[in-house]
Amino acid sequence: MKTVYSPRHRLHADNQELNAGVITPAFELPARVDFILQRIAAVGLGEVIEATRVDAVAAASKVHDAGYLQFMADFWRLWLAEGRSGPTMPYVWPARGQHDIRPEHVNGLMGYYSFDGGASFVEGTWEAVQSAVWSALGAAELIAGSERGAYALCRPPGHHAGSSTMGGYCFINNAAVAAQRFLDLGAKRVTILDVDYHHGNGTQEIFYRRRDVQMIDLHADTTVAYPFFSGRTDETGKGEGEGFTRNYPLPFGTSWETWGAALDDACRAIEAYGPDAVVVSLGLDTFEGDPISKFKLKREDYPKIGERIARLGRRTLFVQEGGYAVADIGHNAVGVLTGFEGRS
Ligand code: Q9C
Ligand code: ZN
Repeated sequence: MKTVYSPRHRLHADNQELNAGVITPAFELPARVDFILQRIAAVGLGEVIEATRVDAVAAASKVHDAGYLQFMADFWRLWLAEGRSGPTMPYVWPARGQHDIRPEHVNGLMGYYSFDGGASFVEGTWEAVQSAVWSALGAAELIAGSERGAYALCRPPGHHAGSSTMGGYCFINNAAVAAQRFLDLGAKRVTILDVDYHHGNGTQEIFYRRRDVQMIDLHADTTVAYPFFSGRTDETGKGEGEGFTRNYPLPFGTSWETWGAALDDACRAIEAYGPDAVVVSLGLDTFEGDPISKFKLKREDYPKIGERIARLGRRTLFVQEGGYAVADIGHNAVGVLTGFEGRS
């Protein structure tokens, strides 16, 4: 399987996140990509192609709000104009009882366009964010050609990014952009299968009222886990999209027995839908060693994920999302991909 990635992901580094009363260095690190690339080389997964620079904003504007994209493009200039240059963090959000009005000041804009303090900027963030879109589109193009599977090694990740909100390390929803690209290239139906530990709230929101994209998500039960405000089983889509969203909230401590059964059920729903392409939001934070998560998948479980997905018999684009056990992420990510190829 071919991998598409951009070394420009590195421009997004040394940023911070807000968690339960403390601001810490972000868990989402450039080294994640290094470990994955190392493992790709070690197992000879296939060619690694550097993503071509394309118009990321044009592609992203099909699934994101124009004002939101403009805010991210302008952000660093606005921040510098405020006399700031160090790390960024929103601190006020429009919650219930307030109004959906777009402020003018950068501090208000940050809150307006985010849902948490988990997507902070450094100078190179916007360039890195765009480069992740280049990777997603480049890998989608391989699938639209003759490849059965391809891997977009995107960083930063995307599945928490909604139509006009960043958060959870995510800015542009790479998987959503890729799914939309498949539709624009002639696919009638696309499934996004999100196997990241966290609910893909952004992806769900983007496609909630649509039937041309089926969104299926296995994740930690959001009654007790981040991102808390979506991911329940009664969220099934709205209007024309009713029935095309499906959530599998799973308890802390979930291991392969339960997780694999949920995946199997999810795959049956995909078979019933009959998509022309599947986009897998590939998070590896279900791993037992993950520092921020509470599932118990083991290294030997990851190839089984790939094998089950391969049995769908659909063109499949894997898009990198979370996974923070940095030294293990290579084995786990590439384990899924070699499992898909039937060679592990
Ligand atoms: N104590 C992705 O995996 N912090 N984002 C959670 C845990 C945010 C994860 C707090 C986690 C965001 C792409
Ligand atoms: Zn995650």
